[in-house]
Amino acid sequence: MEDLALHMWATPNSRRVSILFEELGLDFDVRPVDIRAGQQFEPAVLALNPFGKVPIAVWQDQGAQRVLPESGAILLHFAETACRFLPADGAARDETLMWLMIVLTALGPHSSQAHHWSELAPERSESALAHHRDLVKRDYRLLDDRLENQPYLAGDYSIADIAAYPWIDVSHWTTLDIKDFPNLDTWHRNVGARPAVARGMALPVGATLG
Ligand SMILES: N[C@@H](CCC(=O)N[C@@H](CS)C(=O)NCC(=O)O)C(=O)O
Repeated sequence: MEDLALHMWATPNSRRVSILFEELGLDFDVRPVDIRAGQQFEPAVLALNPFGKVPIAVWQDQGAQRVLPESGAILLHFAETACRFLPADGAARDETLMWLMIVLTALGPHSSQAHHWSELAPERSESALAHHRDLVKRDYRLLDDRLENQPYLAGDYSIADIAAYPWIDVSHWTTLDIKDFPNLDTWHRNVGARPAVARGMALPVGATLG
């Protein structure tokens, strides 16, 4: 694998991937795509991902270009390729995939919708915000209970933790207080103390969601 590039912005879904690449010690170029400025709809980005969303990983494989959008697909590809952060087989692999799917299909989308109604929507809707905040609360409770007697979501530190971390880091977007979920709060501090996580969360350098 050569010439690895990550098209990303200062967003939780993007930072899942920059964290994994930092954890794996990969040499990669960051290609900033400012989604608040609409750069995800520029032809060069749409040519890589017709959905117009980041993250997108691009690399060379035996002379051919490989392009992979979708944070979950990218995490699975690179964890499997490196044989790290995802058990190879058995119950441990199933369990890791199960928690990864909860994070990909519930925590991320629910938090994103709560953010829409707490900060981004041009009009206020208390019922829409309450609905999405309740969905996130249920996700947080599940994770908090899970973390009561173990340090990570599925056995060892894995891509399930990596996928969850950037969304928990912006818990304030949901208007929930992370301190009300003490096990999740502890997990957040422990995962955030990993140097690779701090490096991944700082990318793209100087980018903000504005
Ligand atoms: N399921 C996708 C979601 C990606 C996604 O929603 N990315 C956001 C940033 S976090 C984006 O590109 N938004 C711009 C847009 O939708 O126009 C993934 O996990 O990669």
